[in-house]
Amino acid sequence: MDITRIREDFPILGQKVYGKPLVYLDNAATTQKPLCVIDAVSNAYRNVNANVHRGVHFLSQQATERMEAARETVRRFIGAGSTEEVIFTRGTTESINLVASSFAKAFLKSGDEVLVSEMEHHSNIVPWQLLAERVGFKLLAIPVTADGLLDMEAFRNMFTERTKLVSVAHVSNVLGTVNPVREIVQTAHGHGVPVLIDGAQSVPHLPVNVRELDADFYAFSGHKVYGPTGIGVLYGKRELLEKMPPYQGGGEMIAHVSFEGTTFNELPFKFEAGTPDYIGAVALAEALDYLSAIGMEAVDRRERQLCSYALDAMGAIPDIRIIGNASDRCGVVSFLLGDIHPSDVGILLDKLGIAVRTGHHCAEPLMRRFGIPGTVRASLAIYNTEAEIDALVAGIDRIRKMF
Ligand code: C6P
Repeated sequence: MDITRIREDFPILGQKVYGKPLVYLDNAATTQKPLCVIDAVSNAYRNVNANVHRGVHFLSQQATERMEAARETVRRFIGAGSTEEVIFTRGTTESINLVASSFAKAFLKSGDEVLVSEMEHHSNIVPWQLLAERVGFKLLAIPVTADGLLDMEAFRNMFTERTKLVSVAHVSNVLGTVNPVREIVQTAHGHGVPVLIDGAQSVPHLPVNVRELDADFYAFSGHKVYGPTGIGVLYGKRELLEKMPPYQGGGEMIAHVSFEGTTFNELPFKFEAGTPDYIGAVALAEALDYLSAIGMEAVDRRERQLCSYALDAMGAIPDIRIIGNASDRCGVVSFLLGDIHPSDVGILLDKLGIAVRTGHHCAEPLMRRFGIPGTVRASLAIYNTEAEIDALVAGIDRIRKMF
């Protein structure tokens, strides 16, 4: 894989920060965008901008065709069976809120149980808590081991006749752990329980096939997969989506409206109230095509290689503590340096031109599990290099010596 060539596709990477070459290692928060994605946004506004699914005129039809072609690109990328099962949302957060709200109305009652895990992002905890308060179901957390793995034995023992849904991350945004989602789905289905997978940190790094996983719902964000902000995806199995009520009301999601009663549009439009981010959808498809041209197997191989390089190099720094020790991991290395506060490390690395994230990473229960206030997190993308990891390691070592 020609990383130098790939880097040329990302104009922002050429810039300097405080006079130093930018080393962007905050990709789990958001990835940078290749020129083809930036151009797709600009071209759409220049040439094909009109509201979709509403106009008989030329531009509206063109815009609609492009948006529906983008839906087909997403379908192919995640291996869904039909575009009816691909819903455009604002991102992972909205996708999970959609399922929580609509699934709860259709299927959950007081006394039921929903399983998440201790390593979830707040986006996969708080929507359930809000609903749990209203509906009266219980939210239970699968424990995480000291190595940063899901405790699968505990998970298997958590099922009762009250368990109605499992919702877990495919890849942890803090630990980089790749969870055994196929096994999780098989176990849950053995109890007749559907599974939502939060794919925010997996879709950018691994080949994902929702049908092979047999996932019932799968959520991801466009901006973490080299696409634009404001667009994301919820995949859902048709038989579940059909039974679920709309999430929001408005234009587009209806068939007919009267004051006597309203009927709803067919899938996927039933869940897409209001003007969608049709330009975001087209640009997301461009990002997915960009990744497909490289090949997700190749992306996965390359990033795992870079991640091992980072783990070896960073692991050799005295006083460093890497949080999470999964053998199947990707994308992320979280650490603490002696007793230096993570945000001090982040601020000093920034002065060297190195962008990392510090803090609890929207995963406070996981921080509590490890008894730490937060971590410093370096997160990788396809354009990162060994030289950038060397710069990070040199930076960390410099900070260590300063303290
Ligand atoms: N994690 C991070 O720096 P949104 O904000 O909707 O695009 O994604 C939310 C989300 C959900 N699940 C996981 C596993 C995630 O990592 C994220 C976003 C970013 O780790 C921003 S907090």
